[in-house]
Amino acid sequence: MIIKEINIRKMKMTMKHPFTTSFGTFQEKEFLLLEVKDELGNTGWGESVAFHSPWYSEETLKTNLHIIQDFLIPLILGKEIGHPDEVSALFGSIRKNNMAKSTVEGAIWDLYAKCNKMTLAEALGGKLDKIEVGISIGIEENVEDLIELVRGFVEEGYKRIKVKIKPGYDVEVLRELRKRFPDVPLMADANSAYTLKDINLLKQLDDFNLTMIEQPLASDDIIDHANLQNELTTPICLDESIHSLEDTRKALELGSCKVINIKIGRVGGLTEAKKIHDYCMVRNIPVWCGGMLESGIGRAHNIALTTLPNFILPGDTAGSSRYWEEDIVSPEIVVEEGFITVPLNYGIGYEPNLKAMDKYTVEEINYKA
Ligand code: OSB
Ligand code: MG
Repeated sequence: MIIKEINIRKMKMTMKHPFTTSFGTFQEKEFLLLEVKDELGNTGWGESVAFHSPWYSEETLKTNLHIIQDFLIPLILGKEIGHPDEVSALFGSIRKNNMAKSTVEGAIWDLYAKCNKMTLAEALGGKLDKIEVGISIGIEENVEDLIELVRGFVEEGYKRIKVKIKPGYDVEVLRELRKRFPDVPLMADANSAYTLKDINLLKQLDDFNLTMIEQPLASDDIIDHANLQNELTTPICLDESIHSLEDTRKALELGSCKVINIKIGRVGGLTEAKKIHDYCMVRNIPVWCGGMLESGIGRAHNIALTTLPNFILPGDTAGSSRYWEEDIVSPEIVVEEGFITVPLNYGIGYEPNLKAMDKYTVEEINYKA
């Protein structure tokens, strides 16, 4: 494949419901899409999962645009690429900026799968024809509202419920949820809202039979998490702390967690995500696919990744209608009885819905070799 053309779209979509975490509330979702074209006119799509503000990580929409335009595009435009695994080597001279790299690499994976008449899942080595889906629910001011939300999603068939917690919105909320839903697979995500000083409070979470607690401590920590894991029976899952296979190795060697949340953007792309998956699989460490409130393009990449065999736990890969009045892919992504059927069309398997996409496009930038 010779990369002949690259098209970037700055997007702005409004989420159906505001989504609140311990670090802030989202409703307007601004993000980037990137399309690559080869010499035969085949195309591939990628999505940047960086948010408008550096809350979740240091990357933002604007830093992604800067890194993609000024550094990554010059490294691939006009170049011949045999396999997407080569892209990480091409980007080797650029430190970090994983979400920016992943945007471009994801588009090249989609292109590669299409050129080779495979689904992206097949290109990655995934075997599942349907995947189990969980849902992540933001912080609600009123606990009764949260309970009604959970009830609705349980009835829809979601395979596990994740709720966000923060200091002052934790033990009592989880106690109420457990009382109402004694058997539902339930987990909590703190997005780094606690420190080891909260250890006595965090130990109380062991009473609720949670599948796991996600990223309780600092976003750059693995040492304190290891100390905490020693004191908890609930498995810790790391999200923010994991940016690479190396981070994974160190966290597992230290005993900082028992589960890994893999987000393609956070680890710099599908190639690294697959390496983390493989490393965890041989060590009996289950992984699952996290979400970043993506549009259908990013979500399609997540679905393909989740077909790998060690994605044992349901991911945050809810359907399009969870987030959007109208998604930008066709067909939209649907969850039926807690499963998404993996699409059989080549590449990411969902077509960009250009009519919808154009509606939410703020600006387009085109590069030709
Ligand atoms: O920590 O997993 C997270 C959303 C935004 C930023 C971080 C996170 C989340 C979610 C929602 O939990 C995932 C999704 O539904 O896409
Ligand atoms: Mg998380």
